Amino acid sequence: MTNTDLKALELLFQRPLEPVFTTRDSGKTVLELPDSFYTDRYRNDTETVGNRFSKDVDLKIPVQELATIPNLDFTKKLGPKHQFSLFNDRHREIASQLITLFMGAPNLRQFVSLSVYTKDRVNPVLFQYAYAVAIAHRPDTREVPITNISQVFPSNFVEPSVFRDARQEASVIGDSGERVHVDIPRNYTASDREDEQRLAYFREDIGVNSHHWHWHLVYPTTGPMEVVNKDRRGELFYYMHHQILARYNVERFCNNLKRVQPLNNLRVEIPEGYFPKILSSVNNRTYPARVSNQLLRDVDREDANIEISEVERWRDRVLAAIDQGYVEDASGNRTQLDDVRGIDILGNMIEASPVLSINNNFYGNLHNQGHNIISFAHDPDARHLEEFGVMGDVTTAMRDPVFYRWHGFIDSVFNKFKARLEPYNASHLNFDGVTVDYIEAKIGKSNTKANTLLTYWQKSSADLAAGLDFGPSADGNIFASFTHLQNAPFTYTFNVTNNGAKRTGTCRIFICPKVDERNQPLRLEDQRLLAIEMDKFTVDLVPGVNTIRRQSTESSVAIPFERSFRPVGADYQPKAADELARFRFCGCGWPQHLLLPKGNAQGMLFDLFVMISDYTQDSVQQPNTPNDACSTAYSFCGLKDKLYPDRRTMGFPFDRRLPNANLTELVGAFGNMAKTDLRIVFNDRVIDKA
Ligand code: CUO
Repeated sequence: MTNTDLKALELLFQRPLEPVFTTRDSGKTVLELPDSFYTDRYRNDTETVGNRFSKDVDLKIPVQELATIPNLDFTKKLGPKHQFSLFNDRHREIASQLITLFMGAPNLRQFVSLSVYTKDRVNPVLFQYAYAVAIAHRPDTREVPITNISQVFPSNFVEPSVFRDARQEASVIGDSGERVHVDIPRNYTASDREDEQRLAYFREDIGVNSHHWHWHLVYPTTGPMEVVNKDRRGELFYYMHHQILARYNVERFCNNLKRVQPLNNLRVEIPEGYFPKILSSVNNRTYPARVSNQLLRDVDREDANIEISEVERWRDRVLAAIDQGYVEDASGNRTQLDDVRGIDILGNMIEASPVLSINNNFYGNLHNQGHNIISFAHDPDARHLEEFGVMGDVTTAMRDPVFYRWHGFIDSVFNKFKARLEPYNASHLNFDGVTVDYIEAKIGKSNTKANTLLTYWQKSSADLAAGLDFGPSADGNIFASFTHLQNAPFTYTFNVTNNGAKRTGTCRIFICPKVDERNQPLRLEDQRLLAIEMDKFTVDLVPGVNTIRRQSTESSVAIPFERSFRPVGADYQPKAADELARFRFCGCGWPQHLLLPKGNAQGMLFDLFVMISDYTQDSVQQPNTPNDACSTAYSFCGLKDKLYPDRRTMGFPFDRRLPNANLTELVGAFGNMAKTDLRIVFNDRVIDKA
């Protein structure tokens, strides 16, 4: 790939609403279009607009003619100013066709041309989604970094008054080095009269929402089979969302709130209202709100028809399948829901992926249609011409308290299945001759107390320039500051004795809350459902005593802040190929700044749990594909073009019931496990990022 191709592809992530021939990259670069590429609006003015934007640029990138002009009629059902939803069947079908078209471009140059040609002819959010999926999956675009969605469509992520300030700053102060950082306010969606507002820092976090978008980008439900049919994707749908729920529930305890109540009844009012206040880029309207105590109703709109009774029927069929222990395909063939594959089958069937579900007609589209019904609650028959609320969009759904209630219900269905499996026994849990003698987690090098960890607020900034359409052309970077939870980095130290020959183990680290919001002790069954995966890695054990050290920043679930919000543009372009690849796939991963729950001022008590499992039962024979440079967040996101790198079911050993009465007995029974009390202390101060 030449630098010019790379540049052209990167430019298409910038200024998503502007015509493709305007300048990008801080006014330095322009794409030179063949005349036939101009849309009807500009067809008679090609010379004028072409000249206007190519006047003072450093680089003009000529775009090749297309060998065949694609027929884009299938995209027309979604107008340019309509919201695009991955949960909507019809939108997904359009996206699937567009992804197929992009994947089919015969070579890189033609892919560039096709993308440039398509960009101004389809809905801009649809374009950005299908384009990013293609970049993530085409073998010839491995090195192209995917711009973080919060930078492409910043209005989906931050309070809208920020844009006025940002545009003003960019227009008035020409040199981007001189511009002040624009402040994104905190706590702007509700007052403290609303208890749920205590969790706003989690729900409205930019990193949380961009992770969620990126996960669904890497794991689409429709499209070509090579894009959709990934190893254990159904199981990962369950597990990634299960971990979000565990984290959210624990975060609620930290804020004196009880666990979310799963939304298992669609016919009672939803007490939690939500007024998102953010703008949709495509139509400049705010996302609709949901008032408190809203009742859900059947959806009957031009692009969505959903009956609550239909969703209930699917729910009952799924639950019946779990109770019976098998699923049936369209011809009546039965597949057992066993302890290895069962969860994966259920994940694809419940989400649902129409192409991977074992029987889409019968088990339906439970999870997606739940999102849709909730997202249209304010205007189910479109009489007010309102679009869907935040629950209808993967970039925004996690902002809404009801997201956790709906996913709490979906999670409870998966948990019902897991609860039907036999509890783990010694043959699964034991690692003979390996004992974990000592564990600790400790901040930094100084003489801090072991097993007391610290959280606080931090002020950081992200560059919004890529997504600011129709701003000043020679714009440079426009930074916005926002305040988010942060944790002081820490180190785990474990002493492990190996009473055998040299061997390998997998180190699995979790934290489990010890008490609920009322300070009542939690049972093992609750602790296991609320267990937060912190890290997982392979360790080589020599005979005798081994000391294992691991930094919190190396976690297999999280990605560092810098990767979530890297500045955009030529000056910030990583140079080496592996560095580029890292930026691209590292977009998927839990934000490092939320690796630890907030804790509380007195210090909230957790069990830090460590297990070394037998690698011979964990290892996976990988296909011979090159290593992706970014493998850090594999627990939630898998590895590109590879099998999920842990043969155990996800969440092991807490995904199934355990054979002991409590955690103390469990670690007492198995020498390869250990636990210690851990305290997370929250310091209510805002610290500027150095
Ligand atoms: Cu990620 Cu419901 O699957 O939002």
